[in-house]
Amino acid sequence: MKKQWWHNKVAYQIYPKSFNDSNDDGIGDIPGIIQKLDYLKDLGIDIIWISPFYCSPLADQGYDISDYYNIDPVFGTMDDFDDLLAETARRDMHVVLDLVVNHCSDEHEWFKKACQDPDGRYGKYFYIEDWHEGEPLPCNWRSYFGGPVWDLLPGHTDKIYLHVFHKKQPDLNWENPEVREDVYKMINWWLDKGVSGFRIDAIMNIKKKLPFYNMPADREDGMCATSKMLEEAEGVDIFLNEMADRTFKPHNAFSVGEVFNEKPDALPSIIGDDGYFSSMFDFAETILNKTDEGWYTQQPVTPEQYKEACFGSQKRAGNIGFLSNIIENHDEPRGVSHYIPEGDCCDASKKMLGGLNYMLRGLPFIYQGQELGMENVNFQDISQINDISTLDEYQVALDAGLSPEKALKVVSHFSRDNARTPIPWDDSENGGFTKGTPWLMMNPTFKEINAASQVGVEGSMFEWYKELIALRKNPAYEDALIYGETVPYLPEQKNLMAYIRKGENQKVLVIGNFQREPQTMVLPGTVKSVLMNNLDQLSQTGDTLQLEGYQFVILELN
Ligand code: TEU
Ligand code: CA
Repeated sequence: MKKQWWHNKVAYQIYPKSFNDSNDDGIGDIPGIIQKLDYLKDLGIDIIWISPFYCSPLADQGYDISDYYNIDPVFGTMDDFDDLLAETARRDMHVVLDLVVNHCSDEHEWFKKACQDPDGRYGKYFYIEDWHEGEPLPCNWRSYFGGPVWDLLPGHTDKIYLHVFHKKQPDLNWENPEVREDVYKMINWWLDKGVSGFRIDAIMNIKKKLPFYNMPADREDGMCATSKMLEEAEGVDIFLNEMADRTFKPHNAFSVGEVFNEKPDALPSIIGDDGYFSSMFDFAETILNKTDEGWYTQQPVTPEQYKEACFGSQKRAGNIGFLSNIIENHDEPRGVSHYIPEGDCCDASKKMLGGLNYMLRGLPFIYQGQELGMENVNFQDISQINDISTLDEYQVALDAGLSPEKALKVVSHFSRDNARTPIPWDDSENGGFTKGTPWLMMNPTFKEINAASQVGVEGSMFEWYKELIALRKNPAYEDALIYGETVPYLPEQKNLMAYIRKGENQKVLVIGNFQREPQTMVLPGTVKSVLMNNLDQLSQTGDTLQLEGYQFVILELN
């Protein structure tokens, strides 16, 4: 594996709508991000990935872009963005943007022109088909947000267009070389401006299996998940190699793919030395226990499942390249509420989960608020939820016969809005996020869980993450913690997640007791030093450790 400039860096995801509101309209914005750069720098962050802030009707919170070359006024201006670039550069930080090119917004001028003249140039930018009332649709694929992927083309009664996400997110037709050229031009425009790279949204969806065809239904609605079709589609790598050669590679840019459903053995072509992306997210943990039926049948993740998924990914990536490791993002519930068994979420267990994830091989990402130990919201009413995907899953649960109370409980557990509530900066009104009305409710825990009560406070979650980051970035441990292999240790021992990061000249043992009960563990060798410990003490007798419930330690071995 070739060494890369970003290998020893750490990254942080900003969801701009909920990060920090500078003008009190209730919506986070770019000047608000600039105000918090020192906070991020203090934490130790090098790379910030910012979810979309381009012009957008916000049907899917900015993942529906109506102008790729401009900033939506609610988020600020291009001058604000230029300031952000200057202010990050001054602090030796990098900005990574969100690249959303599987689809655009139905309010993008390309789509408007396609509606005006479906047979013209821009009609070919989308998937538009003839269709008459009463006829079957071209295929029975279900959109990710529910319902068929087809809708009537606005202004027409005999034409339909394809959208694998929301109907306000028409899919771009990547088979058309003109679409690809326009996308590359736009990517290069931002790279030339000074951004360091991109997180690439929903990218495996750009290659459809054509011609359109029906697949076996996986629910009573007679439809089949679009993701099933992707398993059959061949050739996405041809588009993505072309994109990388024309954009990222000449700029030596960083790219991290939101890759689901990759083919087995595809990893070298994705994140290998000549891969089309620098890195891709490891979603093995986030997809645990997901079902075809929907959230209402999804079971909680056990510590054993979590461990197996992490170790599986570490093994798959091996020496091929770096995965990007997360416990949550803006599409997931809060990691501490999702992976820690119900009732056990506390400072020790949160620190353990963060530590176990952070010391894995790969590029660690923190999602905003994770460093404060933010938890799920526990929504009390469906009206508190804004997210389209959650509202769809709520309906799916009701249709399956669940009572409204049960359905709410289910979606409350998995809702994307859990991670999208505004960041509490202090314990004042609205957590100091805004003096206006926040666009989404604050997490009711904000009086206790907020930045002001943690920054500089010994033992806080923030200081814990700061310490994890400092350790990972300490050049003295680069051999083990950046480039060392991940060797699972005692993987059969139940609810113990331990692994050795094995460098050429250095061995670091990471241990988490993933349960409320204490347990003992035999050491593989002698301990040189205790690098981190989430509790005050560590008790050892001979070669055996007596770990407290949710104890987490990092040990340098001789
Ligand atoms: O997500 C892509 C994706 O695969 C989603 O279906 C994800 O599984 C879903 O959010 C779970 O509810 C990306 C973005 O991260 C997401 O926020 C967008 O909504 C989506 O693309 C469309 O752009
Ligand atoms: Ca604002």
